[in-house]
Amino acid sequence: MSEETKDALWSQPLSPMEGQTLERIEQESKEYIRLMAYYRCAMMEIETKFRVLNEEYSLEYDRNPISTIKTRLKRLTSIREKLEKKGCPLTLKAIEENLNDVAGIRVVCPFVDDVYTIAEAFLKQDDITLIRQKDYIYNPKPNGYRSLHFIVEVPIFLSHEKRLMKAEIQFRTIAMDFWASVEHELRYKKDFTFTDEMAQELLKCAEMSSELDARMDKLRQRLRQ
Ligand code: 0O2
Repeated sequence: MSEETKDALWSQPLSPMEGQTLERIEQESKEYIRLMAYYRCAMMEIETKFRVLNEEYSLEYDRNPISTIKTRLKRLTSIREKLEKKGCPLTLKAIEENLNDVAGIRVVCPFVDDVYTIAEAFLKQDDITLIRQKDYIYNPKPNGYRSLHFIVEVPIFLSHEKRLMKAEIQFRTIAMDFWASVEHELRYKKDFTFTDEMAQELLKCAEMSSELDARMDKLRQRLRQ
């Protein structure tokens, strides 16, 4: 496909035509399906890198610094919502240029130390480019949310080209993941808004989970002595 044809296709609005739903686009638009396949490849590349690191640590230190790795591809409805919020059109070009989290990888570790060890080892790899970092562990969000976020660019190698794809990686401990998953579940209940008292209660739970991480770290240090 020539660059001009590709550019024209990539800039075409993905808005549903008459009688066509977003689900139809998701299932039938060839170029959209192709772009999503590229994002899936990026997730596979990144997931493999973490699996390799986990394997290596397991050989060297007889323990796994990663408990679980989850991946998710953003659905078209969420993509549309996010582009609308940013005032961008729903085109493939706008998706690639404006969204960093179409491919999402979550790495869950037992200890806070593990989060930073794994994140650092990952960034040392010479095909990974860090685009942005947000450390909500060091600086938790006002609601208590904690996690380390990276936006990275990773190459995927196709038969005739190399493409750089963006992905969002969230690193958390098991305790942080528990809090974030439950908070997310509550927040996304339909027709539901937190009262101040509930938000305060959630913040207290986040502080408890932080305390739990700190106590577990201390226990681990005692075991190492
Ligand atoms: P989903 O469905 O989880 O993907 P940006 O992508 O930079 O434009 P933002 O909001 O500045 O958007 O990014 P940020 O703060 O790094 O947060 C991105 C993701 O972190 C969110 O994705 C959530 O997954 C998670 N997150 C951030 N804050 C919270 C929080 O308070 N509670 C929980 N449970 N998760 C949080 P999305 O797009 O919101 O949703």
